[in-house]
Amino acid sequence: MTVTLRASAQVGIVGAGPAGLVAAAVLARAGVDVCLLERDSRQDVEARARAGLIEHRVAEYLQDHGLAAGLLADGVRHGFCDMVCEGRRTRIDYAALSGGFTHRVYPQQALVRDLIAQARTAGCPPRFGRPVRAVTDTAGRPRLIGDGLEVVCDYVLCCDGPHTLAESLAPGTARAFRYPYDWLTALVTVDRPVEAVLYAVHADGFAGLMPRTGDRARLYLQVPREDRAGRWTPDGIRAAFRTRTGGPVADDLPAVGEILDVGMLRMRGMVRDRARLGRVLLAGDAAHVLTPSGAKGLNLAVADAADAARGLLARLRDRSGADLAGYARRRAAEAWQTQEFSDRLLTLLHLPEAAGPDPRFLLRLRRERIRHLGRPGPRAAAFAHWYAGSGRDPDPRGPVGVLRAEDG
Ligand code: RFL
Repeated sequence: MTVTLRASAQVGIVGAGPAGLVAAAVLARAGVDVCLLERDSRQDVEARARAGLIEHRVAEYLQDHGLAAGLLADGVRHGFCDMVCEGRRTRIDYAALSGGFTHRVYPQQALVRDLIAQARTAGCPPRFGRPVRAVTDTAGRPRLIGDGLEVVCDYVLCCDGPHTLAESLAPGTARAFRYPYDWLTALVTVDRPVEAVLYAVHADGFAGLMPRTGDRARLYLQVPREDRAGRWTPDGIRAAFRTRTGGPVADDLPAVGEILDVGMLRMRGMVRDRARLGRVLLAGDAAHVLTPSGAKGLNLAVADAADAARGLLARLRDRSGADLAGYARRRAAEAWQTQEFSDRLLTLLHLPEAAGPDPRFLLRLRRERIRHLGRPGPRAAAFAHWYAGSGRDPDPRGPVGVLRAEDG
């Protein structure tokens, strides 16, 4: 391949999703020479509607780094969620249970748009339509190889999602699990804003509704593994949602109108054992994949980026390697803690495969567990802190594993 453009950078970043953009903006604002290469067009990247719940600690971090103007202006605070089981709704006031920590509801595509603008202002405009084909020389000065392009870097940050190029550098280092069901996901219109996340446990399967902005919401339905979106009609989706959320509760919810797009989420979890390979670091979905339960994927991606940026800054600016040395250990620890939280929530929200023809025992058991999450006490406090992403561990003996104050 002929190289038409040779460049060098202190930090080369692959991928302009939330992880890559946060790292790029923070590093560039601190004066680091960053080169960010993105495979897709700017238009495509800015149009990806995915996550929407921003944890407290992530909002705080973005604010501390001057990256939260849009989020603070338009992100609506949410401090409670509802869980429905056997027709009963339990309100979990996680803001009260955690001592005041809340989410901001702000669509991922809006955050990405803001971060692209911030990276450009900081002197690091992402280069769109530039797929990286390989990362080489990880032990020396790593190189990003693209079509007619070679960038020699001091460090590389792979933020290129689950099919990361880093897989070829250390194959077989991912531990993954495929859940025995999938989720249908649909962006829908609603006749009034969804005031809280709703999770419904039902013998037919889980259903969920997540607030987005204005008249939009994201609806989820548990479906058989490898189910096809084409099998579901808009009426079928609305009817299943109504049945699973239970008559009286459904009457109280915003009415689901248009079904704007339907997709299938293959429910799986994955953590790579090594988030650092020599001078190449992994962040975000490149390092771990979470199911959407608990809304942690984007938040953990930002936490990784914050950790990587702190380590790289210490290394490049202050010549201290301590933070970078602990990167892989810290990221793996937090990824597993978050997987555990997400998995625990999934177990609560889904009946096991072997539930049998009479699931009433298991449903009643879940109602009991949900009741505990809604009532003040250590279980509820722990759930509330994790769910809101407070950045503070309610159990002083527990590992904190979150963005800390010194990140600011
Ligand atoms: P991203 O966002 O996938 O960005 C990776 C970027 O890398 C680019 N890329 C390359 N660029 C150059 N060269 C290459 N060889 C490249 N290969 C890939 C891609 O084009 C892309 O732009 O990863 P990142 O930054 O790690 O961010 C992760 C989050 O996007 C993800 O965890 C969340 O969206 C997950 N997720 C949710 N997370 C939450 O915290 N809360 C939620 O409510 C939530 N809802 C969701 C979700 C994910 C969903 N889908 C579709 C997977 C809802 C959905 C439907």
